[in-house]
Amino acid sequence: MVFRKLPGVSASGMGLRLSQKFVFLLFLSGLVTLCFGALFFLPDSVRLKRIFLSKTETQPVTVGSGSENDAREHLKRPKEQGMTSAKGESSTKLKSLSRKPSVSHEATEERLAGGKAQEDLTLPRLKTESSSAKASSSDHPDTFSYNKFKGCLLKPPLGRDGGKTSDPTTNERREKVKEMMKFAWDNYKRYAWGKNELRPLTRNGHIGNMFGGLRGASIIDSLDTLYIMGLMEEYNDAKEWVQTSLDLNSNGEASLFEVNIRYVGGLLSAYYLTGEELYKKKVVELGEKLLPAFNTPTGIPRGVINLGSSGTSWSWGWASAGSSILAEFGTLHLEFVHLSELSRNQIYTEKVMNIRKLLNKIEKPHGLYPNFLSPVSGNWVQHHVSIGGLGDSFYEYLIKSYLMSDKSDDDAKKMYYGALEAIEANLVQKSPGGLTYMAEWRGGILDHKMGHLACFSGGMIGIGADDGEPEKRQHYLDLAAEITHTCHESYTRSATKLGPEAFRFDSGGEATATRLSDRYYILRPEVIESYMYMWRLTHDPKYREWGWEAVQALEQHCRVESGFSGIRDVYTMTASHDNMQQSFFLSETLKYLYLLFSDDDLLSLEDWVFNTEAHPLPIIRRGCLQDIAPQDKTVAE
Ligand code: DMJ
Repeated sequence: MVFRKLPGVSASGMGLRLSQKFVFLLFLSGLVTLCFGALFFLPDSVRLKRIFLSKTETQPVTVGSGSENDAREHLKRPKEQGMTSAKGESSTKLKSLSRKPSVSHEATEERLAGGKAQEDLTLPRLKTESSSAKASSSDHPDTFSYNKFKGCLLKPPLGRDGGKTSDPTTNERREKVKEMMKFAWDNYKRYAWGKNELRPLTRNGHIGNMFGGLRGASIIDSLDTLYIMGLMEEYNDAKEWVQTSLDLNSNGEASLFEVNIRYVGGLLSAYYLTGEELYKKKVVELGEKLLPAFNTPTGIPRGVINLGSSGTSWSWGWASAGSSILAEFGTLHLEFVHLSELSRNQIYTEKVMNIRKLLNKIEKPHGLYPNFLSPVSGNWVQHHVSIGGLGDSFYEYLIKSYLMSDKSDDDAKKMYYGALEAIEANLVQKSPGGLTYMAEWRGGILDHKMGHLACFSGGMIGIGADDGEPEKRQHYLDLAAEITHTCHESYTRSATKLGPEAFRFDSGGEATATRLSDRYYILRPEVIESYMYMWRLTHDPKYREWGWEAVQALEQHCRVESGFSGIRDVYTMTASHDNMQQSFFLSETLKYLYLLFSDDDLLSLEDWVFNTEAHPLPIIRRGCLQDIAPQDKTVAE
């Protein structure tokens, strides 16, 4: 034995001296630690691992360094310095659903219009082991009824004649947008099928690291756009890909926000538009994978989540002091409420209501919501406020939560108008040249910059105008129009007639980018989104004209031989393309353009709200969709 050969070893007693026993014990404990540690490297399926490592939860210590804005567009792998949290306990078992043949537009429309061949499209009862789910599901019917939902719509989703207008010029423009969609799609299909985005110059696919190993972002983002445009062959290809190739068993680190707005939003819309059970099954499966992100001391989710069985989550390495981002954790509400609707599981609604409750309670500087919040302490981490990147869609989801609840979610309403008042008092500015813009706020100091992302706010303020205090309604509509006008100016003041990523109102310039790094355009939708809403709200023909200007500019500067690409400098006519056809171009930019040139009853605002990726979600009418929606809850406890 090895110990006998060590100096000082005798054969007395148990054969070992005290020091030898100590060395032996040390060796033994090292061995045990090694064996236990090795368990972590075993595949999740190994029984031993499940026995020893189930239900672990560790407390977070996150330290991050601040960076800004569109980090989410060009993500780096997050630093593993954040929280580890155990995967949620609930597990879902779904009966396998039979594969259905491809559908034609007419077939689906027949179902939506209440045609005779209506099947009862209901999902087999979801079995979940979560205690919260058990408690809540007993109060509600077991299944979601698609037929009941259909009966609640005030208008057929595609309107009369697919939303075709009576004006020939508008129809030609609409057809042009449809052709652009087909061109973008065909090239994606040819060169990048199954990847996340198309690289149109190099004619290959891009995967990136935003979706944690999930693939086909352009497919999921396109489902509803293809469907409403009547591109049914393309839609059926997309559907078949979801059926055969959308693999949710990925094990990578994903942005919770991006997966939610693109994948969850895209699948939800596809389901509500078509009634195909496949989408419901997939979206509920995906929703479950996102739940562990909420396992933090406050319930505020972290930005990055491992979609595998570990369910570990992190804060972005660039986010101040391990904080979570307002626009990320504040942009879950619409999708999560619908996940509860479809799964009959209250847990999703509980998660987002908890976020709402915290935000409602916490003290806000000047009534404003800063962009960084600690998921550990529940306190703001720094006082940077922006209606553009990092803040934007949080505000959007407040008013849309109210509208989606059929105007019964009073807390969302109160928070939205309160926030808008603070924004007006602190951020809204008028330039010497008379342009209204949203500045950014850094601890009381104004940065006279407006991001392209902030241009969605014209549409947002517009759709909220009618529910403000009676004496303020016209004012809100005017404000919405002024902001949309300013964003249009940022387009017309460039050589390409496309707008820069950010424009400023200082150093003598107005609505123009003064920094080289702000001059790019990556096929973003926000300005066109505001044109679409303002058209629907006012029917002022200028919005359709502005949309047409954008179509022409996209065709001239962004269309390349094999798709559409962003450009690096909107101020020069010698195009330098960025070789990326973003999935939101298919989901948002082209959809909003198509809606702009269609009748208002195509995805009527009386029935639908659009999530921040332009995926339409139905308004939840009381007594119509089963009431497990947030309107039954209050945050004012
Ligand atoms: C989209 O993914 C969403 O609109 C998001 O809210 C912000 N940015 C992009 C498009 O610019």
